Amino acid sequence: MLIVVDVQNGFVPGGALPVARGDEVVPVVNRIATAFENVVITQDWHPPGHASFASAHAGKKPFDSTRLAYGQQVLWPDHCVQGSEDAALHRDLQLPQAQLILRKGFHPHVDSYSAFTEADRKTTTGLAGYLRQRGIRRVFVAGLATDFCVAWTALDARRLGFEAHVIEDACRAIDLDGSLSAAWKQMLARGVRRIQSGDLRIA
Ligand code: VGL
Ligand code: ZN
Repeated sequence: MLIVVDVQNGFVPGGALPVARGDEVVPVVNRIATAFENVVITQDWHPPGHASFASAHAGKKPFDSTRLAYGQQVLWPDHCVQGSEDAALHRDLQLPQAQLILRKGFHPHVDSYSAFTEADRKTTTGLAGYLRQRGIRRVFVAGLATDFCVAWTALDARRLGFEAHVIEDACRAIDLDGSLSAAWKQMLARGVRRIQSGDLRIA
């Protein structure tokens, strides 16, 4: 199973929370997806005024952090608001075989970087059940951003008992205060495999 994380207008140059060279993942994802029978796409999907937006907190700026009910939360520019162009999937993404588009981050007071479990670490998206009920035990993760939604998804996959591979060259990072190296350190410590798209057998 390939999980294509948040390849949305909001996370590429020109978007509200642009990841440097985020658009470069699109052709890589299109190519590797042909090697998978099962593809799931995730979409960051926030209501206006979402708790992860700096604009929702007096005196806070984007990339500050704050304490929410469930713990520390990085605050972001308003991004990927439900139904907006910023939240739409990148127009060049070609994944007609994808069987599920999973939206996350729609609870007003809870963020969700991970495709499996929201940031309160309690609320589930249902993805683990979806995979288990289809007999899928191994996930490959690609998309944006390596150090946030990709890493949290891969770490949760491990925690929930799946084999997890992150396809490094099919991802780009935000890299906020060393977050990229911290994310890789954590992922490798928990048994996430770091691979390149060239390691996949593609017909
Ligand atoms: C993401 C920050 C906020 C991501 C989503 O897709 O990595 N990062 N929302
Ligand atoms: Zn978000």
